[in-house]
Amino acid sequence: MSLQILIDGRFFDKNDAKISVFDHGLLYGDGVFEGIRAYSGRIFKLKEHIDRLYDSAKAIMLKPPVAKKKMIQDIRKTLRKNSLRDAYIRVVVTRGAGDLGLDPNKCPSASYFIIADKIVLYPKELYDKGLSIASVSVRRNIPEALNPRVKSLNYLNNILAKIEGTQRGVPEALMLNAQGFVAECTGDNIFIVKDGVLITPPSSAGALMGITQETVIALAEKSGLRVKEELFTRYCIFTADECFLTGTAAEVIPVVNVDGRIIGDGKPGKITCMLISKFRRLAGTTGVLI
Ligand code: PXG
Repeated sequence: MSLQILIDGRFFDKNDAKISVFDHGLLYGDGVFEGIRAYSGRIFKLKEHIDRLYDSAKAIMLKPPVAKKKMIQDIRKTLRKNSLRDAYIRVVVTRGAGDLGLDPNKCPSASYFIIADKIVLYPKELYDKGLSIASVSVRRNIPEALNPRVKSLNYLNNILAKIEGTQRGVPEALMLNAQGFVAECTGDNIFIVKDGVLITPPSSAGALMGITQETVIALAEKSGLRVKEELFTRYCIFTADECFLTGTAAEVIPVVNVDGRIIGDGKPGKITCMLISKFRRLAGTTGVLI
């Protein structure tokens, strides 16, 4: 059986899973989404992802066609249908089909779909040796335009940064905000460690409030570490003892080189490695049963 995709409550074979060319999610990026992971038969931080999805939708005045409870049931159903225990889950809510104008009021019904597939893991080498990243010229959207807290289907801002990073030969690009403060990477949040204190940009810097970021803050505080959410510049990264990124796909991943500057001693830091192992233990043992 080919992969089964759930669209508006019904399953379709992967090749037949289609949405209208008139869907405003496609025509205008008018919609919201989430990327969620399942580990060993449990869906990690499901409530947090669903809450963020519905908050993103509310912010753009999009009413998801189903309530949170039904969305959760449908996510679990999609995993069971595909016999997946370890998976990447993409949940998308679009404005639905309308006419060839911007007006969302011309889209009578929003649509949703759920894709659950095997997770493609980052190479183990990146976790052992650490990543090199580079800051790019594309700035993160200002919160007064499309607020980066909205996880919308319009990712062009980050895609442009990603393209620039790829051209520079790095797997992830660092994005600054309009004022030149560090915001986040294209699909990950960033942390630095200085003198034993963790520092990560506040969401007001112009970043998505990462669920992995929040999880790591809680794990660090539980281990007795101090965590500060404050603005910082590239200089603070260059002179930090450690640096790492967090995201649903990457989990916690060390960074050892930023814009050609070696971070710390050029190897994944002690606190980073401790948080990686704590995160893996938590992700492997908690979450909503499929
Ligand atoms: N910032 C941005 C801009 C993101 O898109 C994160 C931070 C991390 O957030 P979470 O809640 O996942 O800890 C994201 C993550 C992917 C992928 O396949 C990931 C994201 C979006 C699109 C693709 O790696 N979001």
